[in-house]
Amino acid sequence: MRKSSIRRSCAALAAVTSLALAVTACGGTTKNDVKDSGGSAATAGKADPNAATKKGLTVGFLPKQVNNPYFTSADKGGEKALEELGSSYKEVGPSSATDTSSQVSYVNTLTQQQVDAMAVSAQDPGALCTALKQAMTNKIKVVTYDSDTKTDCRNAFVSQASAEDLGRTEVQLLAEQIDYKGEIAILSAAQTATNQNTWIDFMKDELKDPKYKDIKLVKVAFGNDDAQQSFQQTQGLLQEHPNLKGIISPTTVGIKAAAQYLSGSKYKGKVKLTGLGTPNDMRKYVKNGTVDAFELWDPAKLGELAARTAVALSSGQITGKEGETFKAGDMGTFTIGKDGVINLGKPTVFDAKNIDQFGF
Ligand code: RAM
Repeated sequence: MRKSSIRRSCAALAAVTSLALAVTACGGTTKNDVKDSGGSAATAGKADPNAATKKGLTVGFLPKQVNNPYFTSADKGGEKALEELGSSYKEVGPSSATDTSSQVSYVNTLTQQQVDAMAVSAQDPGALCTALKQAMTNKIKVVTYDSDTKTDCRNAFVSQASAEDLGRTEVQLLAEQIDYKGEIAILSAAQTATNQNTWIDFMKDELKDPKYKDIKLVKVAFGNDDAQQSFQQTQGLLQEHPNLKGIISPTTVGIKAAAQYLSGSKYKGKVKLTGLGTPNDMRKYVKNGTVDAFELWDPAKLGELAARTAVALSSGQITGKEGETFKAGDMGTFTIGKDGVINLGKPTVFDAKNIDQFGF
């Protein structure tokens, strides 16, 4: 039996029997197995940029957290694009951003349902790997968006912006607001989140520049993308560090909760807050003087690009290899970069002057 027909019968087997059994029968999910199956995890197979865009595909979206408005907007962008492309959308996912075991189960469910592709925002870089590799072994294309897994556990990663730019610019924004002086803290999401941790590494690196010599990072706190926990962590930061001059919160849930806390406290306008937030969440805190400036990309565009990437992979137009290009509808042409990363573009900085121009 040729390898491709073995793969097909493995996928068929997965449909009629339990996935675990099918995978075992097909010889497991070692790195090499996945490498054989095509994609950036698997650079085998050749992309055909002129291949027709397939219709009738099913793409499953699995965000970090379903009840987070950021992911609601992102996944709606994905849904709209799939509708336009003649394919189907579905969304599954946990309601907590720290429920990694549920995310693993959702990957397995999507695999058992034999979706054509899945778009996943990973709560943890390593935890989903085995499940994602099983998906790829079963011929399912795996795109991560927003928060990546390890490079060999997916075909491509759709990144919201350059991680380096995001990390460095958040420090630059806060430094200007506190006149390059004083104690600062970071209020992050989950301790395992790939995206936040990558940005924080770049923030720390940016702070090494001598121009920040009078700024001291005193703590990185984790609010787990939970409004109440993020609010309490902000309160705790100010109790522990009464001289705090500023907070960077690289999460839409965290920055909103921190703004809510600061705006009702004596620190309003005195302790500066920046990071990543949606204009809709942050408008009132910009208008009432709690927040000067913060940044984000358009989450719906991120979801749209994830959907279009999934369809391009499923159609064979790309495999996830560096240098491949594909047309993403009205969004234009994208080129796959190093490690299978596709970059959405530059984030927007929002302040009192422009915030009313944005409706997400
Ligand atoms: C939260 C999530 C998401 C992140 C945004 C900025 O909604 O942590 O992963 O990209 O914030």
